[in-house]
Amino acid sequence: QDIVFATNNSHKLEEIRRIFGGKFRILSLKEIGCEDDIPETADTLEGNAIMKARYVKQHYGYDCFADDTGLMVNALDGAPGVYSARYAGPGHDSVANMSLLLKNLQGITDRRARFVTVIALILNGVETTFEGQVEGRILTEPHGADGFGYDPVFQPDESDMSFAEMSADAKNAISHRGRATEKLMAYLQTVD
Ligand code: ITT
Repeated sequence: QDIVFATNNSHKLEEIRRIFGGKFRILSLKEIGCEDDIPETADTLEGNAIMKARYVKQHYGYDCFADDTGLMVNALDGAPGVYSARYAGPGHDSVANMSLLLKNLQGITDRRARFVTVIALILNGVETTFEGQVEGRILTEPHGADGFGYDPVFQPDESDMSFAEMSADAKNAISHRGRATEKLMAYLQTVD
């Protein structure tokens, strides 16, 4: 069975395809002819994930799932959170987002943070959400060249490396997205 992953982020697609197996084949938005800039204007991760999934279902007719992810930093009262993609402003890239984060945490000793992913699934007319989290800390400078987004500055509690220093499989085994995807896959095994 085909299921669409409603993301424009090629790194997310790669991570989730690596975890997925079995009877579902993951299609990208490109593969269904969608190059739209899908709106994500809700103020929660769950709201945005559902918004992206509903958009694809409504406009393209496919059963699908979408991922919305945020980095919540303790000392910044949970920022950048749901605004993680545009922390440094619209049109800014991950490097700018990371630089601003490091600047805002300069001299702050509480580096606690967590990544949260919410996946929203629309399948056979039913909407379901799945959440995954990982606790860790924000490093004082970027480490590693793999991964994407905030990976070079995030070190999960389970490791002494940043996500960007870990292999894709090692990141998936403990990450927010890996954990949410495991729940999604378990659910998919129960439906036919
Ligand atoms: P889609 O909405 O098309 O799925 P996006 O990149 O806009 O892709 P989000 O809205 O979920 O994704 O934005 C989350 C932000 O957090 C964005 O800046 C990402 O680069 C970053 N991010 C998401 N997952 C991450 C991960 O596993 N590691 C590091 N940074 C991540």
